[in-house]
Amino acid sequence: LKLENDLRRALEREEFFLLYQPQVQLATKEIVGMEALLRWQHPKRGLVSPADFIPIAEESGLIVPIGEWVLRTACSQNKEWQKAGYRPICVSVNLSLRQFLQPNLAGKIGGFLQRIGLDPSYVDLEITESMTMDKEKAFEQLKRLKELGVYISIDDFGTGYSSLHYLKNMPIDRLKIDRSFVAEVMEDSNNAAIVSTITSMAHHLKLKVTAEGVENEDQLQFLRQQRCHEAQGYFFSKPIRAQEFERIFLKPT
Ligand code: G
Ligand code: G
Ligand code: MN
Ligand code: NA
Repeated sequence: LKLENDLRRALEREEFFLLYQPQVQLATKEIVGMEALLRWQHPKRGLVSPADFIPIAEESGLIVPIGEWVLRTACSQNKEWQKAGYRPICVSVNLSLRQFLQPNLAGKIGGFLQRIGLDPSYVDLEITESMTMDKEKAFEQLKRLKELGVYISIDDFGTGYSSLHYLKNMPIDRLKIDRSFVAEVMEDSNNAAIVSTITSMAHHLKLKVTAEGVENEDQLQFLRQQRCHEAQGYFFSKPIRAQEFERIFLKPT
């Protein structure tokens, strides 16, 4: 309860900030995207992990204003970098269930993107499999978001509640293979089979596929062999501050 009260004031006290982690296109080795990851600098507790406060934010409803802040901040940053003349990349933002189920989500995002002048094709929304449990609602929401022109990714793919039926029918663009499969891909032949099968399935379904949690060259080699499109992980970079991301990863057009 104490943490919830602190969370309530965290926005106005400007205690949140974003880190960015690069997404690399394997065929070209180019940085084509970045995932925005939320951090909370608590005045007494120090850095609090989203794993610890997102569930509280979700339950209390605070996730809606916090999620809007994340989306606005990440998209504004992306637009600023485009204006500065860097080669455009896509920004991925994690949505929580409550945010995803908001009736006017697409309208709100569309209005905001229009105001800042960011093309929706440079925005990727990450949802998880479990958010599509209510199939009809999820389908309608995804359809509106796709009409807006943003990109939709399924995060932590393979760990949640999914069915091949929904993969066939939901308007989505990309699967992000959960890092638990990628982590042991060289040691565990079951994981190798899973990564290989998800990648192959993505190709057949004309979906893009991104591997998460890539930590070494061997994993990268394996993913290249499988023709995985993109990768993300500590091998390239941990999530870092915007200034650092700009300095290390952004290239002029
Ligand atoms: O960055 P880290 O590995 O600590 O993230 C832990 C979890 O928090 C991940 O599952 C990640 O998807 C989630 N997360 C990070 N940033 C956000 C955010 O802005 N919104 C939501 N809903 N989840 C986030
Ligand atoms: O659930 P989601 O995929 O959004 O979580 C992303 C989080 O995973 C990031 O916030 C980051 O902290 C963590 N992460 C990113 N790359 C790696 C990696 O290579 N290894 C591990 N163990 N964690 C990673
Ligand atoms: Mn994610
Ligand atoms: Na993930």
